[in-house]
Amino acid sequence: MSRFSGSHLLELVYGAEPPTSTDVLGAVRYGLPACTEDGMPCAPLALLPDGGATWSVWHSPGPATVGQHGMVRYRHNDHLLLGCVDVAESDFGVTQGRPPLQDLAHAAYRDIFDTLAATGFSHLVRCWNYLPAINRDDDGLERYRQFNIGRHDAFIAAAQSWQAGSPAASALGTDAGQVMLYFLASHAASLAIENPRQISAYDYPPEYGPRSPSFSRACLLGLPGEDVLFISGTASIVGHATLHAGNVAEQTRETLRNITAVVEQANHKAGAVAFSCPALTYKVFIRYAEDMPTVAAILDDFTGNKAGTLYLRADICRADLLVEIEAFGSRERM
Ligand code: 3EB
Repeated sequence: MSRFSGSHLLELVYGAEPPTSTDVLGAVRYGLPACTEDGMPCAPLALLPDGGATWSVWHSPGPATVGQHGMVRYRHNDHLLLGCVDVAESDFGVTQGRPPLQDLAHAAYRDIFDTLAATGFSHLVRCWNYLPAINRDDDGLERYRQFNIGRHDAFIAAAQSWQAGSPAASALGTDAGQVMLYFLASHAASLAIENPRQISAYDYPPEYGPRSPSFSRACLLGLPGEDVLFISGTASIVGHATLHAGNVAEQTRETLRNITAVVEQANHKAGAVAFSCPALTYKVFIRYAEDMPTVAAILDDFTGNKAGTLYLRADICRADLLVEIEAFGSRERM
């Protein structure tokens, strides 16, 4: 497990215990059953291979200020704001034929953008989106696609770019519970990174839904003295097509080629900064729990058996995707 060194403005540590240190911007609990006893946001996904819970802890020098704006609960220090939204779909009815999840996504992102305006952390850098039954067709449209419509509309309503400059993101399906989103925002704009092997998600053709997803392949954020890199949920997609349907090993290898290409692109854009794949912290989402050993063996090879990777059972936002991998890294600026 990686440890907080205390020498960075932002570090990600996965820990078995809820954080107690004061140098914590905030933490998110990953595990089942969903538990909000400690007041921390909870991502209701099963940990692989054995269940339990892990805290995804964002270390950053404090003190943190706590607040709420609409549906958004947040904590911020001088540099970053970590916010979360936890909302039941039953709070939204069908309005003028729009499914509840579409309105929920719109309202959640409206509150997120309002929070950014109210706090001065005006740049959305990284979003995590967890939705129950993401691949289910409701009212003739897959729920992930319903979510994309509401999110996309909220970006436009708030005059935020849903194309170049949109945040890094991931979107995963849970088995139960509420919709849970969380995000990081900053004062300064980050640099959006795309993957030359992939069509930008915001340019996906309409066969993937009436509104394209609103995210960048990665965001590179400059903080005083260091750069941090958020790599979006990445899957076995080349161009806009899913490759290796039904083959989890090949999907994992293709995903890692995509991550390598994104890291190369980030290094190219950032000039002196050098991120390397083995040095990143990974979170891995696997559709079928029994595929975990196959995925882990390939990832271990890729990172040099790095400890501290988090594996979770989740639905991926295309029915033919079996695995999705995201990453985070920080580097001192030379
Ligand atoms: C993809 O590349 C896979 O809708 O926020 C990855 C990361 C994916 C983020 C999102 C979706 C999202 O299209 C799916």
